[in-house]
Amino acid sequence: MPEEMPEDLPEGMKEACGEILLLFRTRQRFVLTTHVNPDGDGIGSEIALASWLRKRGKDVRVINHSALPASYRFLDPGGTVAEFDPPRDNPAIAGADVIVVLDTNHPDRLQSMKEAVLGSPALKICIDHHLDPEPFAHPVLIDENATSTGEILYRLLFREGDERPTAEIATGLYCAIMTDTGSFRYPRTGPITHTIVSRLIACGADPVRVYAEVYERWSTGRLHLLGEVLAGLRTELGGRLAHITITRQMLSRTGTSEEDTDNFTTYPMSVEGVRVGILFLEIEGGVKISFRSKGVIPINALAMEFGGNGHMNAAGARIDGGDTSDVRSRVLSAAGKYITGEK
Ligand SMILES: [Mn+2]
Repeated sequence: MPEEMPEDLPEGMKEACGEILLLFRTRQRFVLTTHVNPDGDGIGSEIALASWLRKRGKDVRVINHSALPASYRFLDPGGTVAEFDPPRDNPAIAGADVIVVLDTNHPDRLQSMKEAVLGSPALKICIDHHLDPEPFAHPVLIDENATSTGEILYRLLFREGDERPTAEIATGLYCAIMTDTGSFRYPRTGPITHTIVSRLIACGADPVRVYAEVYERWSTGRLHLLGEVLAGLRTELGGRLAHITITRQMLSRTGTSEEDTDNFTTYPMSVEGVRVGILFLEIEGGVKISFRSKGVIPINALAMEFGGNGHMNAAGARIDGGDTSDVRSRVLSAAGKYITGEK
């Protein structure tokens, strides 16, 4: 008898689950992809789904705009995750039966792969947990209340309760959930998350190893970068808003790159009394902004003012052109009303 599944998906999503599982069973050639600068959720979900499909004899290609970040190489000892190479990969994308887009619902975030994916006659499936999806895929499985795409995938693939994840799948999904919950402490981390994680550990995910692989591989340059960034941390509005800025010069001085700034938003958020944390990252031709908030401050509304999107407590935006300090003043003055308006 299948055991009880408290983590079963909401009623409204069961139809999409059925459609997706049917396609997984009946189609043969799959391409999996995720967003630019993929995180542990994107990569972990790709690895888990690729492994699950291959176990069923499917042809699976995993192709991303970005190269596989060093922190997630441990998930992929077989080298299955490829960086998009148009002459090599366009035929696979055009000839796929199904393209599964994981952890984003905006084709723009596929960057260089967008055109090939949208132009392919393949069916497109989107499995994700972000708000405001663009209608480019069908069927879609989007649960914005889920902590991560990894959690949704677990609930999709193992909802029947009659199959256990392999160690490889469990490790991919564990990494996805661990990274997207900030190691099980962000909002939306609940009993269901821990139920799933408990099963993943029972099936071979190793929490000590996954944490060490993802978070304990800092270069000295990255630590020096963090030191410089933290020295520039500023607070506003009586300490309720904290922000940090990462310039191109800081990156070049410390021999680091954008990838090394992953999770730096943790630090402004750890200031006592802070309600909103903002990270400004100078990128080629613009500024990338990461927004975080606590409680019922809808920081995605602030992100949207600057063309971005996200969740209530975590959002992002990218501003093309413009001087970083101008962008920063504009964002900081717009941020005030979200904090002062808070109950
Ligand atoms: Mn995610």
